[in-house]
Amino acid sequence: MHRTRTAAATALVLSLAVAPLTVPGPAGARDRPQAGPAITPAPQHVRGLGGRVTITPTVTVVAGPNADGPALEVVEHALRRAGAERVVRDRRAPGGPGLTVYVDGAGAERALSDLGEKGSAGLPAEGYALAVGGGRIALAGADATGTYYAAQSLRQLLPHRDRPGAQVRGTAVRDWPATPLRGVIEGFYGTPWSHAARLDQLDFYGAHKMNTYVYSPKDDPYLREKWRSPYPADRLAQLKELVDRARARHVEFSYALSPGLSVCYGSDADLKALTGKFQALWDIGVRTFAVPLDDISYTDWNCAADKERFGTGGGAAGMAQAHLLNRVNREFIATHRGEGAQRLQMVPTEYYDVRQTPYKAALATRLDPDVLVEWTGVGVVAPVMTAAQAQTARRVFGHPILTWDNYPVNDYVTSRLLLGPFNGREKGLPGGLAGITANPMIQPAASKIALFTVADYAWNDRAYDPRASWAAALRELSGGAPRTERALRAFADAHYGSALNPRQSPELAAAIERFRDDGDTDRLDAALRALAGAPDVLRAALPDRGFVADSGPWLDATAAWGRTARTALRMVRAARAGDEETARHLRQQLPALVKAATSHVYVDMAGKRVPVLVANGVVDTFVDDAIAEYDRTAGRS
Ligand code: LTM
Repeated sequence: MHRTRTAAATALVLSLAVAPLTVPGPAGARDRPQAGPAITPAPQHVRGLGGRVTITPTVTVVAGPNADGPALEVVEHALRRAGAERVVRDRRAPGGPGLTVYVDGAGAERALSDLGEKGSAGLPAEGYALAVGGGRIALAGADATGTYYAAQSLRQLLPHRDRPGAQVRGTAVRDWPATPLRGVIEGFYGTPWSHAARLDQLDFYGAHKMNTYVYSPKDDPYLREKWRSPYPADRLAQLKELVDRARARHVEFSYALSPGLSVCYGSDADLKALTGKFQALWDIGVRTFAVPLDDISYTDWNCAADKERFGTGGGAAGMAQAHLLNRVNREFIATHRGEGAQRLQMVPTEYYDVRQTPYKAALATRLDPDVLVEWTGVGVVAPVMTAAQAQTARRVFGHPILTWDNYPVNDYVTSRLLLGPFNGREKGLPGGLAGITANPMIQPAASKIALFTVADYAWNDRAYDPRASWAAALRELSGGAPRTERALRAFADAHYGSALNPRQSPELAAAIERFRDDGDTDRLDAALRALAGAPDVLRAALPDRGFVADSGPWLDATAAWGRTARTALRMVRAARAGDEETARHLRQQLPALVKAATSHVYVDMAGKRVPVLVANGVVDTFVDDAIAEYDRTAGRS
């Protein structure tokens, strides 16, 4: 872990010198709220059909014989929220003036065709067609997940109203994902997410067309130190609840067991322990399994028998790991294939580069070809990721690549929240991958800003714009209230910087820069007031209460830094205006204010108190500079 944290920290520092592929632009036209409803992730094709469809008091849902149950629930719930008083299911359209919604089956295909739209034929997996027009709505998926995603898009097109009569603009969508697997790997060090937070996350993934959740918290002892031990009944029951929720949201729950701290790769008993634990998870419904072998030593064996059998060095480690994984693949995954087992996933010990090494060569040649290899990019926290790098990884590892993208994970900088968008990932990358999984922050709800943007990129990288996606995430999380949205934006801007977003607090930094140029204190004060006031607004009004709970110390620190910076600004203004007494008075307040602003701590799972950072390098520098200016002009330095 120490080695990892050091590597990640080094990557972060290095990244500050590397220009990202997509540089965040200044707040601009693309950041402005869009008129009308927007579908996120951005669809591949969407066009207006002209005309409008009315939400009538009674809406009939005509479902195909195999229409997806969760999709129907989403559709019916969305219709009620749009003002329908009665939503009834029927086998065919009743005729008459009421709105009919077709979900899959011949009815949906016919309705699409009547509207001049193509049906589900020819769509890639998880794709869908959706049309609103001609007095009806039709949804057709390439498969059940596609239909569920059509329902999610419809949910976003429909308004929220408490009575019938809403008009919905005629729209046609034809959509599919850019890469097969899209989601989140709970793979960080530190306090694992709570059960309630995981359930909430699964809802969020389904709503954002993410289909993968990898359960791999580093500090769940049953996954690493005690990997051989069976789960107590209550833990297993919770896992089952997660698996069931995931299924209901079309999210594949992947169970990742990390035996590398103590496993003997050649041992029959350890193979049995591993597959026995997988079987217990299989029995509660898990169908995807992973064996992460990151952050372990491969120069030290855990048993003498491995040394004797495989030898020493990276090549021997690759051989030993391939031996164990192939046995898991052949003796567990293959034997469960007929009942739905998915491809085995693994994390190699060398997961952070594309250098040709004996270890990677051994994996490439010996590991069963259908095993997915996870890779973090070039660097543990890769500032940029390109299609060419992924192609090289595919060749060097000799296996399909699933990215383990270490963003927005903050276990190596627990003083920070990372609230900027997914950035520096090249367009065209997802198409060459088996998928994209993002490692989130220790704070689950606060991770949603970044995860929203990950979902957006992974679904449609060609249309992806980090700043626009970030703005859309803030809009959604604010629940549509402009004041809350402005507060969330000020807060997220103060926690924006990372290896992927090298410019910290771009909006606040731009406001300070402008003040340096034009000396307009009123305008900068407005920005600082927004910063100082954001925490109170968020505490009062942010719909996601988990976000508020996650961000507690950072909210306190943000308010305190906002107050401190405003005091510093008032001091500068007074000094520049020759009001020495006021300036001196404010100068005297600043040390205590800075002390208070730096006093807020995050307490980690070991009880360590970590002072939290806010707009670091921006707001603190502004205060320092203001003090320096005052002290210099007052002849004190
Ligand atoms: O990235 C991988 C494969 N492993 C670990 C993660 O568990 C950890 O969260 C990140 C960030 O610190 N770094 C790692 O090396």
